[in-house]
Amino acid sequence: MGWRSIDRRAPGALRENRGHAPPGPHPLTSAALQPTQERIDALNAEAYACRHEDTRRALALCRQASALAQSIDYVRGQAYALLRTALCEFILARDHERCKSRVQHSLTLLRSLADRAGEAEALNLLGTVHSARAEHDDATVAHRQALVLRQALNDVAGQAGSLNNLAISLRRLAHQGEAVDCLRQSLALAQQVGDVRAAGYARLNLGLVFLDQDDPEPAAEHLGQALIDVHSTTDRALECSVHTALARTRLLQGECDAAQRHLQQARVLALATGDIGDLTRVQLAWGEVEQAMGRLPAAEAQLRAALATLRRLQDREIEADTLRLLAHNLWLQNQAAPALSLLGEALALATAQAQPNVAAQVHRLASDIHEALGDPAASLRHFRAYHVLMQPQQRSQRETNRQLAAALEAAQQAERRKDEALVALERQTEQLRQLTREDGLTGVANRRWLDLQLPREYERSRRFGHAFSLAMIDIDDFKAVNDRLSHAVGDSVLRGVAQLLRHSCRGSDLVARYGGEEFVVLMAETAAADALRTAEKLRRAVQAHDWASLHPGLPAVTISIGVGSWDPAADSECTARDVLAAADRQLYLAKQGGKNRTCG
Ligand code: GH3
Ligand code: MG
Ligand code: MG
Repeated sequence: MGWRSIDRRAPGALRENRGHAPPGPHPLTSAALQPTQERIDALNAEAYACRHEDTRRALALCRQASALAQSIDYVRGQAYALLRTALCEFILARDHERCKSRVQHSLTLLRSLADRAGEAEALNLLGTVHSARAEHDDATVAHRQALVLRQALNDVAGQAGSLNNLAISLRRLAHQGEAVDCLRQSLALAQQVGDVRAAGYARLNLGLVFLDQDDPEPAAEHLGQALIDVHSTTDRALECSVHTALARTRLLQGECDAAQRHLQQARVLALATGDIGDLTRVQLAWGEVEQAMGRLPAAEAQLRAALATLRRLQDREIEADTLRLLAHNLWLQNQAAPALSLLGEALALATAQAQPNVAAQVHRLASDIHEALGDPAASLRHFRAYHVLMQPQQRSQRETNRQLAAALEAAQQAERRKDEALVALERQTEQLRQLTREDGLTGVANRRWLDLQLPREYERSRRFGHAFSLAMIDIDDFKAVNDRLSHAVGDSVLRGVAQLLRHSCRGSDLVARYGGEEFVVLMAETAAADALRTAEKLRRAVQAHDWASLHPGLPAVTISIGVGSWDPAADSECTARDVLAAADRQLYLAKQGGKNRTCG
């Protein structure tokens, strides 16, 4: 394969173009035994051509080329032999330090010869080696220099490769916005020269950067297209990565079945290519799916097995993120102490590997756990660290995140103003916390918070043998409000319904906006009959509200509700998602039955 994943956040991966440059200046022309320049060039070209299929043979060819070049003082031949040796050593994952010094030596020689194509190839490899050593600043410098050279040489395919690799380093430096820009340009150039495979990689990496930002819609769009692209190539490793990334996308969208189908395909492909690293990433994603479906012990088994393989392979790229997932899983099982100890390990690794985005997620989880343990000081410390690390990413995110960044900046200014600073900062931080948990429009919990709380609350109820219920609520004929009045009135109705829901149920219930005009109310320790009574209370409160006072001509707003419950005496296999699906089915029945009613 011409590309290698060097930066893989669990379980997907940005894949890097390791060596794009054309295979040296000359084709294999003769079998002459004389150490002519042509023969040396031919050996170097052949080494490049077979670098992936038979890397050891390629290394032997380089050694031969190098010896011959030295014997006739052929500097250019010497430079390419060095460069290709370094490339082969990198593919074989040998000593990166020695590899780097070889590339630097060849770079000096190629510059002295003013061989700009060679210089670009050397810079590309240098950037990739820096990336592998977690030297991301140096990597971006090298990739940018290669890009400039390839622009001057009008090497469009090369530019696409450099932009892809640059994006990988930018992402590692938590500059997601710039990474997206580079990948978009890479994609456009790949399309311009009709390089479907390069387009596929750009799309895969675009999808992964959007996944970093928990933004599944654009991720799904790019990955879906990548899957189409990849089918016209023979690159099964790429296809495997696309399926794994699609699985994570579907997971974010709450579609566990679709996620599993993608993982099944990814698994078959990883077995076919025999790439243990890819297989491990599939296993990790399986763990995430099991976790999302509430099968926590099964998730733990998958995650621990993946961790063991990563350690055996000494694959540090996603080890920290795996530890974080495992810690999350333990926390969902209310094992706070081991979870925190794993997070400590994850943080040390993420720091050593220069992975600010992973470190940020670790801090976020640690903050949640400390809060639940009643240690607000530790929680606040982790929460601040999270926001400081996330700062560069937030510039590229959507509106709510822009608000967050602005609030954070205000909080940082406050810190500088000594005396009142601490109080102000804590208030601001609390606001930030609210923003990350709250839906910006309605002020109730957002989907992210619901997704975090649902399995936790459910597991807690199960552990103590308490019943658990939830209501799924959908506003009736809401589209007509938008269409007949305006979107602004529609938004006011959403806020109004959210307020009514919040005030009509218990303080211990969690009201969340599920999406669009749908809400979910979590009712821990509540059996089906009580949940149905509460749901009816909610429905009547909305119906009885004086909606015309919100906007003249606004007809009475009504809601339909489906209730799902888990009874401790019943099915032990039932997961939180099953309860949600049951509520959704009941909601459908309520709509079918004529709306403005509760079913359960
Ligand atoms: P039903 O009774 O079957 O639920 O019909 P409906 O019109 O409520 O459902 P439908 O799913 O057809 O329409 C939902 C509408 O909600 C469409 C979408 O434009 C609107 N919507 C989703 N999010 C928002 C939002 O944030 N603000 C506003 N104003 N409208 C939104
Ligand atoms: Mg709806
Ligand atoms: Mg509706």
